[in-house]
Amino acid sequence: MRLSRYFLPVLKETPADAQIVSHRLMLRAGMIKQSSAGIYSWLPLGFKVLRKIENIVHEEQVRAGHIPMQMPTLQSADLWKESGRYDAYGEEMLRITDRHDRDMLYTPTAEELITDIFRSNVSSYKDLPLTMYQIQWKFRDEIRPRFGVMRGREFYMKDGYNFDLSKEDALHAYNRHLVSYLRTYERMGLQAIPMRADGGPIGGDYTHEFLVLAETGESEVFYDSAVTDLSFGDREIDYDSVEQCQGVLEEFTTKYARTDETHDEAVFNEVPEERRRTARGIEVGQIFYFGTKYSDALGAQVQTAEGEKVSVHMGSHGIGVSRLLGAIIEASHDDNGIIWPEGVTPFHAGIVNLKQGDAEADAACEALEKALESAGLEPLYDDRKERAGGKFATMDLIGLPWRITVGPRGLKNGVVELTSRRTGESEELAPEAAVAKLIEIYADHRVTGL
Ligand code: P5A
Repeated sequence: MRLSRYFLPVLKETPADAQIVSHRLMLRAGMIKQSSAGIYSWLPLGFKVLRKIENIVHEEQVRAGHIPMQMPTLQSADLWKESGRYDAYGEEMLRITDRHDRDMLYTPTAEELITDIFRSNVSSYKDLPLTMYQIQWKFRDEIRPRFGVMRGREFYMKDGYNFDLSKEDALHAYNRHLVSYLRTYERMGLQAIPMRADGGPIGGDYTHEFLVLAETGESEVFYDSAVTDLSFGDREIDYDSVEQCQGVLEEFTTKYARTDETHDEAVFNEVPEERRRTARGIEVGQIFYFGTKYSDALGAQVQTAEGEKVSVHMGSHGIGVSRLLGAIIEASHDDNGIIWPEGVTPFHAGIVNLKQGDAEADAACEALEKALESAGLEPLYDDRKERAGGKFATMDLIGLPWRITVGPRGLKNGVVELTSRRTGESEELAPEAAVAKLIEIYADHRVTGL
């Protein structure tokens, strides 16, 4: 992509109404524009990162054996009246009336809708287990939308739903989700800690939230500092293995880690004092086991091998896809701007031409652009006739992890400069060597999605 042809409306000024750094940087980097309170347009750069995150989520869900699908954003209120949540959900639900005076709503979550799909199509234990998910826009009329995409009214969520014959099977589905979430967040360069939480309007009392520690987080959390030493890493996991998934759950959830909703001072005090931490966190996901809450209410039953009819055991599992952009930026930035982890960066590398219009420099930049593209990488080539300082500032602000700087002086010696956004370190390399190095760096960070 050539920057001269792209749409990247960066702001020079710090927007006054943005209170936290991720919100400020997303506005300054031209990633989003507010359309009304808690509702945003995703400008090209923001949209690209959103898609990267979405694709990682897809890859990890499919890897865990979960089946992608899509449900509508607008639902009829009927199913919610049947489950009893239409009245219970409260003012966060955006209620709409259509021209026939039918009660509709903009989906805040989809337990009812998927349970209806299930009950219309599945009647035998032979079709279980089943986990389907979607990545879809949601709407919650939050009383205080704030911090940009962190607490939006319209937001993008991965929501998955498991249907199982027994509690035991449903808990395996729960554990499988926990494992897949650990992998998902780590691929985005994040440490998200599972913490015991509260079921809220979704229900159930067995639930974990995934929290990214950050001062600007909206949740108060209490944990044993030993949980921050855990990482899933690149270990292989068999998602069908009950033991393996259970083992990971135990490893990651045995030490004390709870949100304020479930915090228990007496239990917390059993943690050695020097390891007790109180902090703030950003909730980037939550998994629930709620048994037969929805299957009882909506009559989602299957026949067992013995011919008995039983309600299916269910859980639902969410990832805040759009909120993740904010969480990643909160966790990874400096005074000059965003620092994207390789896994989610909108472009793999920036190319800065120090002397636009110089035949040799232009040709070298174009050759680099071609070489990277033919290796399946996406460079952003700043081909504008601007001062070098301005070009560097833009690249730093938008946070591409690698920058190749091309100028007539280096080219005389056959080199370009490859700079890491994270460390600021540069090295001089032949252009082919810079391309080879980027190919190697990104070998572990390929995202294809569905
Ligand atoms: C699980 C999937 C649910 O809705 N039903 C389907 C369950 N869970 S949840 O915890 O309420 O939401 C899942 C994740 O969505 C993100 N999220 C938000 N992101 C941005 N703005 C909001 N207003 C918002 N509300 C929820 C969170 O990351 C949450 O963990």
